[in-house]
Amino acid sequence: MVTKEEVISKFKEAIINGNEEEAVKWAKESISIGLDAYEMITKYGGEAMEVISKMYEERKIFVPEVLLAANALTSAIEVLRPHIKVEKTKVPAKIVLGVVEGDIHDIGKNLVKIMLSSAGFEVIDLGRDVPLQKFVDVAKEVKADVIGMSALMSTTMPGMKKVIDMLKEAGIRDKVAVIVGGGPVTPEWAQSIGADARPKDASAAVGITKQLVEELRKRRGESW
Ligand code: B12
Repeated sequence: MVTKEEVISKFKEAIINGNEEEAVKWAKESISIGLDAYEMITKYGGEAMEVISKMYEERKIFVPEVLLAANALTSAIEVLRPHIKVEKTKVPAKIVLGVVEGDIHDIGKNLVKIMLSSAGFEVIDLGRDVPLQKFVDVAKEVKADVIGMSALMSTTMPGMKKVIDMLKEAGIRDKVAVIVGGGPVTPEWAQSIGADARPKDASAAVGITKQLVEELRKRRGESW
């Protein structure tokens, strides 16, 4: 009989080693012994990625190993995903979501998508390395309620500000709420670029989105 601690430790080890098969195996095991699926991804998967990040910074590993670890986590997420518990919202809303131009880190964004769509929101996923103008064009086209942008690098973060400026130029900034997230994105920075919120993680994004959409509906009526 394996303990919860052993399962968690094996799960993290599998991700760090970039062993997809083992990561999937321990993800399945975690469910069968009653561990929380969301926590497995964000807490323990996140901790494994932090170890990877440190090893990468110390030049103990290189991009191919980071990629293997990312793939192992992604496959584990697929197994854990149906077991994530999210409260369904009664607030219908459309969210345009993507990773900003120049950035291909999409695990966090995919997690945000899982949480928002599981909560019942309609998510239009633009993918990663998304040209900035596309956020604005698609938001207009689908009459989005919220734009969600992800950036994992300090070099790609400024793209978020550009999108907000483009929304202003297009005269639609007040029609859509903007949430931002990703490793280097702090609440202070989010505020400084004029975003509406920086939920700390994918789970927090659900409640904040609901709140922003309710405020938005009151403010704009149904004038999209
Ligand atoms: C995995 C990884 C990769 C993988 C990505 C695979 C993939 N499909 O995503 C690969 C190997 C491709 C990669 C490539 C590179 N990477 Co990389 N990578 C990472 C690593 C180790 C983990 C990221 C991750 O997936 N974390 C797990 C997820 C779950 O966490 P998360 O994304 O932060 O998401 C959470 C929150 O932030 C939030 N969130 C995220 N997005 C959003 C959006 C919204 C709207 C909301 C509300 C919330 C939210 O919710 C999530 C949790 O619930 C990070 C290290 C780190 N500490 O982040 C480096 C890191 C981001 N990479 C880095 C670098 C330098 C690179 C490369 C330039 C390396 C190179 N020389 O080629 C390239 C860049 C390629 C590019 N153009 O984007 C640096 C960036 C440094 C910087 N300047 O800021 C980091 C920090 C590593 C380091 N310590 O140096 N990388």
